[in-house]
Amino acid sequence: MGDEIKKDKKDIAAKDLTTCEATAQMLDKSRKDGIEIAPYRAASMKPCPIGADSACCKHCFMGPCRLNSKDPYGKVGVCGATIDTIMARNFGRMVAAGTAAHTDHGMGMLDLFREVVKGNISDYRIKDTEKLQSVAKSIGIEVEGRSIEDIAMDLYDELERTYTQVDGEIPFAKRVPEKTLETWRKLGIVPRGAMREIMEMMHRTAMGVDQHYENITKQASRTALSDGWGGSMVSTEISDILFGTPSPVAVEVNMGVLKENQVNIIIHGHEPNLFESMISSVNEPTFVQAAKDAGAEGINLVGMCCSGLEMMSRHGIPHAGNFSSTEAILVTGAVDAMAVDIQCIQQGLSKVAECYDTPFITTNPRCKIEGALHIEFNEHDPKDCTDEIVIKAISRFKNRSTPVEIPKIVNTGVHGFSHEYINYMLGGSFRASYTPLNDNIINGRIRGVAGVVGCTNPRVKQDYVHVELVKELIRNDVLVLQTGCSQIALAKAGLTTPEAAVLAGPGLREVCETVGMPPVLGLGACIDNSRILIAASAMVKEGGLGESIADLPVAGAAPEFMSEKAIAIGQYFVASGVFTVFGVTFPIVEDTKFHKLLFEGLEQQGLGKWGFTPDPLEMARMMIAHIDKKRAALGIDKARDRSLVDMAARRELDAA
Ligand code: NFS
Ligand code: SF4
Repeated sequence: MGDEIKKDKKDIAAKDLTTCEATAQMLDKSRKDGIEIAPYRAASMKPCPIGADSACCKHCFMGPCRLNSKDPYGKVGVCGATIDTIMARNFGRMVAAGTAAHTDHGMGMLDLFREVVKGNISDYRIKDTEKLQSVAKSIGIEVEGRSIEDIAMDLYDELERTYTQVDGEIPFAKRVPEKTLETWRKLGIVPRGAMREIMEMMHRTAMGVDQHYENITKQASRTALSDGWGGSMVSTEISDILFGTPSPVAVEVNMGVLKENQVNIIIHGHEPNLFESMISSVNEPTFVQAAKDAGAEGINLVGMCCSGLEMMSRHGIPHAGNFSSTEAILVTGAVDAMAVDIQCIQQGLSKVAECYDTPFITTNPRCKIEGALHIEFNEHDPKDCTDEIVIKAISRFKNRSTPVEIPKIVNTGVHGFSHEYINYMLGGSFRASYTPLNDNIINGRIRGVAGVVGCTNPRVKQDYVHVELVKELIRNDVLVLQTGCSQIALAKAGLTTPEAAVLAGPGLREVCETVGMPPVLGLGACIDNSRILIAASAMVKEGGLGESIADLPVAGAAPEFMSEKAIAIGQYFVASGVFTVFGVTFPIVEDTKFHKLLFEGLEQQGLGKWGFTPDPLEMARMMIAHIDKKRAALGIDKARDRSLVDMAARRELDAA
């Protein structure tokens, strides 16, 4: 355990709350300024122990019912619901909520795409026609000799089914490795449309419906898969088509990307369209001039959280920090406007912004916050909103009344490794393929691949678990793929540079140095976890590493998760065949049937399984043990022993 934050809030030093120095500096300042932000609120809010174990139910008003997690089978709810039913229902609803978030976001991107294709929106256009064609082809749409518009309209019609289809399989089921799909079909968990799955999940978890934890878990898998291979994947693919597929770019990360003498605007949220229009607004010559007239050297646009990750990957826009730094950054006094759209926007931001006189602007009809200024973003006229944000920011700069203190820390790293680029990077433009990756796994230079993703959570020391876990993984020759707030944690720790290869084990280091890549590859926002699924499918299709995703020497982790979205992602990785370990806490009572199902039973059904530990080194050990187990099953464990001996022998030779 060790790093769980339990002390009384008065004794807590900022460096015990975060390993991010810039955030620590702002935590200290916030106390001097008398402002309370999330890590301190966390210290004074003891989590409810029954809720933390998911041992309570409020699905009807014969309750709410609380069971005893120390004696889970000692009691049932008023309706007779057992601990397993209650936990499985709660879990299913978390999956439904997370899936709803990703799929609503994805459907928004698809709405935008349709309007662009129909010519009803002119501020955006199809930027990546190559990607449009390859996505269309991947689901069986004819592309030869057809116009971009025709292909795009067919693609829209097809992908709409991801959300609305009442029966049949979602379009991207076609991308799932055959053996994995076969397992899903056998279990009856191939998703229809996300709306249907979410609806059924909510229905089945209502009072008096599905009261068998195994059956509830099946629907949880089906719902989660409608996110990973559905809503999220559509969102990534459509965003790439509209705004460009990322390729590696050097980007600055950390609070030092704020500029004292510039108008600083932060966009924090999840949908790329608001941010894309912001880029165009801040570059308007009239605004640049207005900023200069106000005494600024220019306008500085930076991102936070997930849309920030998309923008850094696609355009090299600087990124100011992850989830646990969003309130802290306002304490700099240097933020002239913070505009948000949806998801992971803490309500506390509104009050902190008010204290520092920063305009805090909501833009999406789905997300209004008391005390925030709402300027609605409309895709048909996007610049109405984004221009207004710039005007507000310039005016705040001109009248800056609070002293400015910006932590002088900037970390430069390389980000933007899409599946397409990994393919190209490894194989070259003429023979783009995953062959070199698979070969290096088979010959043992790379032991396996880990996806390390997800949030930061003020219940644990910010970034600490992410960074220690990833260091341990790469030291053991595990190549790490990253998304979300985790990617920013590692960027701040300097691990997203090719030079970080020196921290890797000899095999991984050799591969990284040959290709010139970092040992930690940033793939983008949480929605882009779909890129990891596509990479995993490509590894299976390439051959030599088994027939299903469950055969691959891979593992996943969300070491500091906090969001229901993370639970949905965890469940779609598990259902896709991946061993997935969560940190912080796990909302379930141990030694129960439902626990056994998630942590063992699903693997026996041919899927992946869950794991849990708050300790980063133990987490690494669990993931590596799983990777080694898969290597042994594939019969490639011997190769690795040889290759490591080779490396050691070679070093001795070099030294001699
Ligand atoms: Ni992901 Fe993005 Fe961060 Fe967690 Fe929130 S920003 S979608 S949920 S906190 S990684
Ligand atoms: Fe209690 Fe059952 Fe109602 Fe849940 S559904 S609150 S367990 S009576």
